Amino acid sequence: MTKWWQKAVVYQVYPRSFQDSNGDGIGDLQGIIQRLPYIKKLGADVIWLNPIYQTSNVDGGYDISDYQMINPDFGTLDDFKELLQKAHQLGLKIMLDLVVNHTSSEHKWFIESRKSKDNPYRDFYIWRDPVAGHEPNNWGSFFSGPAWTFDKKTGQYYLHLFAKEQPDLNWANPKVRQAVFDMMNWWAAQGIDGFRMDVISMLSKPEGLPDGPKAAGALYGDGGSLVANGKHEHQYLREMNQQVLSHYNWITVGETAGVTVEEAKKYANLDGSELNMVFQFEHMGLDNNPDPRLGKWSDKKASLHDLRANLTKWQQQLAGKAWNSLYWNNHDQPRVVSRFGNDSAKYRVLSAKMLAAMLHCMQGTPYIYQGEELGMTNTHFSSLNDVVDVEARNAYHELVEEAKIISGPKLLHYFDAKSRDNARTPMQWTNQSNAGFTKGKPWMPLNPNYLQINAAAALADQNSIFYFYQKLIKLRHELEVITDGDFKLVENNENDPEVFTYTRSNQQQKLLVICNFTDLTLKRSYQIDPTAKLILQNYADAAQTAVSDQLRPYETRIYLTEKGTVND
Ligand code: TEU
Ligand code: CA
Repeated sequence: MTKWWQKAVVYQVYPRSFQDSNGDGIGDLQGIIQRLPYIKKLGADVIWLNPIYQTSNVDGGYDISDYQMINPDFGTLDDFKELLQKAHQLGLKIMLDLVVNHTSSEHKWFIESRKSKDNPYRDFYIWRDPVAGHEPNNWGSFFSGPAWTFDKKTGQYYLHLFAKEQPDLNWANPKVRQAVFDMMNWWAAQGIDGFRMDVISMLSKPEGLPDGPKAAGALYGDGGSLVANGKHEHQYLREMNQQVLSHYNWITVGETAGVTVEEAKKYANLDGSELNMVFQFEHMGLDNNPDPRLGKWSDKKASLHDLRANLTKWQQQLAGKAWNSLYWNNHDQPRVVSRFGNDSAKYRVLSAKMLAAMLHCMQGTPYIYQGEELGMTNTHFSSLNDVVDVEARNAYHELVEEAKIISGPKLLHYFDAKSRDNARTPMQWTNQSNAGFTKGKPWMPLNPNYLQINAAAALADQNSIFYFYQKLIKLRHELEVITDGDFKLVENNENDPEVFTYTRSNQQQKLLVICNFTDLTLKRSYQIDPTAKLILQNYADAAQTAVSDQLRPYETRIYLTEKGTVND
């Protein structure tokens, strides 16, 4: 039986960069309220809001100092209630971000915890004695430097997988779990419709916190690989499910860094025992640097071969067992049209549509990140001064200044390709001052291409990327096969270096999706049913029924066959 969230499309809003309503240069809840009709027009069903809570703002709100307070930059709890009510009136649901692997170091639990070894909150976090005057193990933080910070007051180190201002909660402590579940139930009482769960795969830390594997020449060991999918992980999520999730008709998605297909079958099992779906990361790692010390910092292009193999594996292996999400973009990833497409003036629109079609015809729940529907592109960093994000800034200090394994200009060039700031430039609404994002000074510089790429221009052009996404969402709502059809590559496609072609089929319908991943004109011929209808394409004059054997640069076509009208 299909669940509502299996047919839904989610639109992700990064509140700080979406719409400012009061001229302070920072996006806010009233700004989102103003833009609800825009999201409704696109056709999305759910809005996921990145963290809107009180924060020290070291990591874009992922360092929460009070889970039940709204960030005053964004508004008040009353503003949030108004947003929820107005969204619901339009038939839009609201999903919040749950960040409970860690808190801010300014959270009252941590302020208490660090006071003394016998404080009732001491065991809310993970404290260890120094070992031979050093950190308790070799783990590096995801944001550079060691994953441990020494706290003089009590002479111990605390663990933080991310920035030192983000101490990890101790999920082995039942009081921590209860406090989190109570908080979630409080938000449920406010009427929200679900949670996206930040690094939820890393709650259960390995017994004894052993050293992690260390790449040659690296400064730190990799704790992340030991922490992902830990021993008690599924027990914690099952508890959460029993105490919270099972009581509501929510949408839930786990951000499961390090998840494998086998693990995803537990997190997102269709039996509903844990979460609805996962965000898997394998396709986001295909363009990592071959040098493990540099990790994501790279300008490598993923090959179609690797991308297709990965997406196909997830399509086929979760089918009928667990549910996946579908995404190209989020607030941590560079812009997809720059990454897997072609952001030149000539091909930006064509390639953005091709990528949209490729993803949106697969099985899973699609997520659209703000501006993706406009084909917003990566930005440019000419010096470290332009770089806002903590991950990139820390990486620069560690890799360029301390370890000296890469030059500054080279790393800045990699930031152009991969920095999280690429996703966080303000939303481009118009070609007017500050792209209509703010009447004040934007908290982060706009991408100068807002003069050409903006929502007003997209809405005025029937051939825009916006309307292409709108059509894809409509197709998902109308065609059962997109939700439940079997996924198959067409014959021999697994070896095609340039074109990705797959089918989705159920008893009644069959969909054929053709995507030219290159800027070349290619020859391909496919077996097309004579009754197949071309239902979407990105060239105005694509062949109506029989497939011509020519594929133009970034051409995509979607054909639908209604079975029962033919014998097949
Ligand atoms: O990201 C978790 C995560 O796995 C990151 O390491 C992510 O891969 C990285 O940012 C990409 O470069 C989540 C949030 O989405 C991110 O914004 C937060 O900074 C992080 O958790 C800590 O809360
Ligand atoms: Ca504001």
